[in-house]
Amino acid sequence: MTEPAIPSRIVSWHPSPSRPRFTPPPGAVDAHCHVFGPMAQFPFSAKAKYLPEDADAAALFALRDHLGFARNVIVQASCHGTNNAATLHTIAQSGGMARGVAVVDPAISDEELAALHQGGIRGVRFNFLKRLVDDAPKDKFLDVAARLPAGWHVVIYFEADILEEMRDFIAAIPVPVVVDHMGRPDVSQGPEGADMRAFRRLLDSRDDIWFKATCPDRLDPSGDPWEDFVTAVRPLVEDYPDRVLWGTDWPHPNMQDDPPDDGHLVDIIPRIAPTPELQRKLLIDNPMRLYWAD
Ligand code: 0GY
Repeated sequence: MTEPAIPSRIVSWHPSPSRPRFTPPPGAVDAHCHVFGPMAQFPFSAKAKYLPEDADAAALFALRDHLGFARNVIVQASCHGTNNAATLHTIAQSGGMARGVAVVDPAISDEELAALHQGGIRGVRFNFLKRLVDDAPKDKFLDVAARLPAGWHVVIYFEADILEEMRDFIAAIPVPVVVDHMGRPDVSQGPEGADMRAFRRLLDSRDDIWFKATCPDRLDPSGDPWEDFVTAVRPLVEDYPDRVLWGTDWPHPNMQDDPPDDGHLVDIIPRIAPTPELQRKLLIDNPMRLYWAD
């Protein structure tokens, strides 16, 4: 009898990212990245939809230094479910240079939320991608959003095809909202395309909706150097300079077929934020306001 197949662990990041040509300003924040495991210490969720290789705190900090960044915001990845131990461990290892966004069971107690705050968490993530999570109970998410510690925000991940059905839910969230990867627009439509216009309507509906100008590798099938992404996203960064964040998305969950070169990702920054002032807002002022206000 053959043994049941054990799913193999996947590597989704570039083995030797180049050093970027662009030098981030001192104090720059990589505001969207993850850690995986190490599995022996922080096992993955039984509900995980992918089984990644370990990508731990030491590897993240080595990449941070290689790319010329100072700080990280670690976003809890779906493979760890609602157990934020790996994220908290990484924050604890960072000497104050990392903060995080947790994924929580909506039934979490106020005491547990306070403990997450103590551990450096400043937001919760609501993930609506069916390929990553089984359920996304909007009513329960609103309940927990109403109980978040002071200064926290909600990070929300959805794809452009459900933006319209997300509008009422987003309008009801009682704290600032950060949209992962701009809600995954089709950037090949250009800056005036239907997806970008719909996303701008969302941004215009509240002045505390932020977005991450991230993941050209996910959003632009034309590939590196991601011209369509730059063309579509630069006007958004220029028009909403105080509400935009940037991050590597390392270790690039589920990008194992074509892992991006992180150095090239950094080199996209001056193409979407062409002035030093925009770069300072994108990489320092905005993430510091959201994650290091206290
Ligand atoms: C991202 C995007 C993805 C994965 C996750 O939590 C996750 O597993 O966020 C994805 O597969 O699109 O932001 O890393």
